[in-house]
Amino acid sequence: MNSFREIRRFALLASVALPMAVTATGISAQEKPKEHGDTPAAAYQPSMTTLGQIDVEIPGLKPGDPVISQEEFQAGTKMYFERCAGCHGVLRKGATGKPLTTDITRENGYEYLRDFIKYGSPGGMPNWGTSGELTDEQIDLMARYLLIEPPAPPEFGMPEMMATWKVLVKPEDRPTKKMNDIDIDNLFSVTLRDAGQIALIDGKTYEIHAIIETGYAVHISRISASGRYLMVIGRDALINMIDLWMEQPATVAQVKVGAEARSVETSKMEGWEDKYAIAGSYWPPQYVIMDGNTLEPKKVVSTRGMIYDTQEYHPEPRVAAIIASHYRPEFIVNVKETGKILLVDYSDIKNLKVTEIEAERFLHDGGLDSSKRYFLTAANARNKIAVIDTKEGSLTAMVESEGETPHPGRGANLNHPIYGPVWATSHLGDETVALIGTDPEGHPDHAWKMVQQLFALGGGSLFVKSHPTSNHLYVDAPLNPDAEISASVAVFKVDELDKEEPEYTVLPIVEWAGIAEGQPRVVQGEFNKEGNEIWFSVWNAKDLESALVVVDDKTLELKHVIKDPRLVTPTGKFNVFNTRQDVY
Ligand code: DHE
Repeated sequence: MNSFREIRRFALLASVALPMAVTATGISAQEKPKEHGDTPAAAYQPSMTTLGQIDVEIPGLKPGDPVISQEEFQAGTKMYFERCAGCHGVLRKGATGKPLTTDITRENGYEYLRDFIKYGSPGGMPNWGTSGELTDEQIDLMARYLLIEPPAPPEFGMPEMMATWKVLVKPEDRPTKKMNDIDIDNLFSVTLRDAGQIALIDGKTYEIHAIIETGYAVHISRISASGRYLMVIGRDALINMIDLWMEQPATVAQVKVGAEARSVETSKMEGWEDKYAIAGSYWPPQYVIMDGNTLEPKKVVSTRGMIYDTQEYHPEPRVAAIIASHYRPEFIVNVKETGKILLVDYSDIKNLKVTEIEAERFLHDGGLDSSKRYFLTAANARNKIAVIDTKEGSLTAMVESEGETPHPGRGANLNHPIYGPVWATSHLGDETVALIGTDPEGHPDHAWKMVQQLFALGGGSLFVKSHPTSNHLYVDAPLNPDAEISASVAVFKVDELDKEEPEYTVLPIVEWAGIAEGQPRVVQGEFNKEGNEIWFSVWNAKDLESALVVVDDKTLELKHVIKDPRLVTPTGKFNVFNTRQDVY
């Protein structure tokens, strides 16, 4: 059994609440009600760490407000943004968690709040006190803090963006042809999360070509349609635009688009390649369209508005995944809390046309099917997958994933021996993998239905991966509390999926990496351009050794281990070709 210290270290590393294999009080997770908030799914909630760093003042106190000093209020705000805002909302109006506005908190009173925070609830509230995550003093502060009006963090509109916008190398001063001998299409951009950097690693020689400074707790990379510009976004909403044609690839433009953000994408429609970039923010709730050559912000659009079904106002609907259509000059934007998928037409941004599709609340991540026509995306707290026809611009289906909290990343496309083209997602809350039929013409009876459910290693899975040339489906489980499971990957053979209970092979990735210290997690497989090898991150604590493990896709044997002191907390990996062509 892993020590509590190690588990806690990972919880901090992952910015998620404690995955509860063993708590400080020694109570095992198995003794708690299943629906208790300490499952990997409940724990995997946004942490607004950047917002937590802003200075706030106590909103005008009213008679009867609890006594709180400015210092305590600042500490309470930081704790609230880091731990609570992901579920209860920055403005405390509720999201996956209940609203905590003062009309409610005052009605319930100090003792109720204190005990709720300490012991949690079967409805999903983690037991912050008994798990050892928060001390009694911190809980006392949080209970008092919640009785006071919440502070509203500052907005971040065009003037604030322009103040951060930097063009480090002007377009006219950039090379007119590729100046290096790097095989750009087979380059991997690797997130070095806690270092706030990315590593550019050669897909053939495994050489690190460059380490580039990026935003705080850097999150994802996306590539411009031409393959020249790499866009990287940090959780602090800082975007770095890196020119891969330069002799030494480097940042040529930068802009900060908000206080908290997770997504960036570029225009991919024929005729619009490299023209625009877009980024979505958690705070303020908005997206911004930028010039694809310079990152100059052009248009900022708020996502505040009505929830798709109840048509009640939501003050902070966060922007989650954004994907570029290959069929229309449109960005497809997931708006979490209102459950709307926006098709943002970038052909005329002065007269912006946005198609608003009613989907489901709590939209998170997703990707395209193998034809690139359909976008499949998880409304993860609703256990549903929305299917958008990017050619027609409409909702095609809502599919139950029949597992708890689907988390596909971009998903994986397979050619199933019975059902033809299918798209796969794994789940955070259980070991199931849902295969959904995606071929309405060739396999109309199976399209937009869950055609098969596979059983992989366990809950806590974040990403699945395959490749058109591969006979394998890889399923990770980095947030599983069992160290052996989170250190491994399950692999299904695609041509054996017609068996009644398809079996999987387990790849002991951490063991292959030869890392004994810490409790590293294996996360996010990514194929090289050719599709004959898949890379996994062995994600350890910041001060411990991490690695990338390269697996031979044909033999499922270890091919190579990339280790380097500069590889600090590697997580996401983005192969240039596969990312720009949406191959997964
Ligand atoms: Fe991510 C994608 C949000 C935590 C690694 N993550 C995404 C996307 C969103 C998102 C909205 C889709 C972007 C897109 O396609 O445009 N992630 C969040 C969170 O809100 C959350 C849960 C908590 C937080 O505070 O940020 C979160 N994510 C994590 C991690 O802890 C991970 C595992 C490690 C890390 O580097 O931070 C992580 N997220 C990733 C990766 C992708 C991603 C690797 C891209 C997957 C892909 O294949 O495209």
